[in-house]
Amino acid sequence: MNRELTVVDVRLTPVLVADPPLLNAQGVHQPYTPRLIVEVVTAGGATGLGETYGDTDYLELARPLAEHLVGRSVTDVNALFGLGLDVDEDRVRGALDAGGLRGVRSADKLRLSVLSAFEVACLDAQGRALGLPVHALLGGRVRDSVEYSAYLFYKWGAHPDGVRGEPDDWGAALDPAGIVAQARLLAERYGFTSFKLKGGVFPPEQEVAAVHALAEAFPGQPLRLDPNGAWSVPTSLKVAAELADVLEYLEDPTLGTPAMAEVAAGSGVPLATNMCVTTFGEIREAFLRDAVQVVLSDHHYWGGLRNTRHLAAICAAFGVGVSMHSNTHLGISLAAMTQVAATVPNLHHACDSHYPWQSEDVLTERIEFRDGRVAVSEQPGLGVELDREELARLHRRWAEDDGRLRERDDAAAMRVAEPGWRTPVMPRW
Ligand code: GKR
Ligand code: MG
Repeated sequence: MNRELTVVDVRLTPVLVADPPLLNAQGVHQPYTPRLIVEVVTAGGATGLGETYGDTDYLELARPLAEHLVGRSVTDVNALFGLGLDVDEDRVRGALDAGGLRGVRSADKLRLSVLSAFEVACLDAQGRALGLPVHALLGGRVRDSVEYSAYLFYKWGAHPDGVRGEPDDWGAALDPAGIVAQARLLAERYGFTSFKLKGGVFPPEQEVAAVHALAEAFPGQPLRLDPNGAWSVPTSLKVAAELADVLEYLEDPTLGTPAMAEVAAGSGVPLATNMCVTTFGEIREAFLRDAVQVVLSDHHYWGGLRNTRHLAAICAAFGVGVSMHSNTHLGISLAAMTQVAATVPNLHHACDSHYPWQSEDVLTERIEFRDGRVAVSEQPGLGVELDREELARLHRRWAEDDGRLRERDDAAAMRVAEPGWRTPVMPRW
């Protein structure tokens, strides 16, 4: 073994990152969201970076994993996945990720979400040590930039009164005109040419009207609508019929593979998912029933960049499209998404990213979108550098929090404004 590649230290830094009041089917984003930054340091002096969810369950798994990693090589990535990581199966079984926005929660998915940050950090460290970009370690890029879509959200102009939070300059967007204005701003600032609206917030007819307004404002440009499973099969079919001419795809209109299969069979609109196919075990039924036409991969819960490529290969074999899902994330994850997306030949849809909504980052330089695309870095590793002062500042915010913001809970954040709010029973409409 090359001793230079031996891990001598692993640093875990939980942070709280400012987040605007973005609305979804569960409630609203908290003013700060937890993320975990992983640093893997080698004997040769390379430091690899990774990022994942920062809620307590993830942190608790990351700590023993960090200890296991010391003394191993950063090239020993397969063995990482074999390390015994104890998850209390009973505690996670039946629970839902982020209130259901990422499908069913399982011990395995939790493990993979943590392992992915270590895998990315190991690949980054390898790349830095060898002077190679991460995409080269994955077999090389097939494109030199990756397209992202504008991720539109219904949102309030500010977090509710009395809630500590950072101001944002996006303004409120609560109706079709507000959504079109937000889309124009995102297009102007970042050059996005395709648009996804996060739905499941208002009754479907209002969201249909917003998509029609987008179609009028951006004729011929790809549009998507994602209510996170808030609709019944009949509602999904009705919306699909009304938007058939303007949608690139409809994302998770309804919950579960059988219901998605019914909608897919009854409408001509392709269905995408980051809710009913979120693990390798869920693929078989969904693909055999033709329930989904596009899978939105996410290297965090699919278990890293190499698993993302495995998923893409399976999708290719079944003629199912691939795109990329996102949750609130920082630049380390955007760099990782871009490196792996660059290597996937069958990625033909613009990827999702929340990054434009994050005014804070732990990088010395923010990653830029030009013409809606992120250039694939040729720098060693992920090609990004940590801003230690900013990391320390965002960590202090986490350390000083009384614990309430350390778990993402969009329903709890909603209750601040609407005390009677309960997570809606799905399907809501
Ligand atoms: O950020 O509110 C949000 C989204 O709703 C997110 O949590 C979803 O998981 O973006 C995701 C999606 O596409 O379903
Ligand atoms: Mg989705």
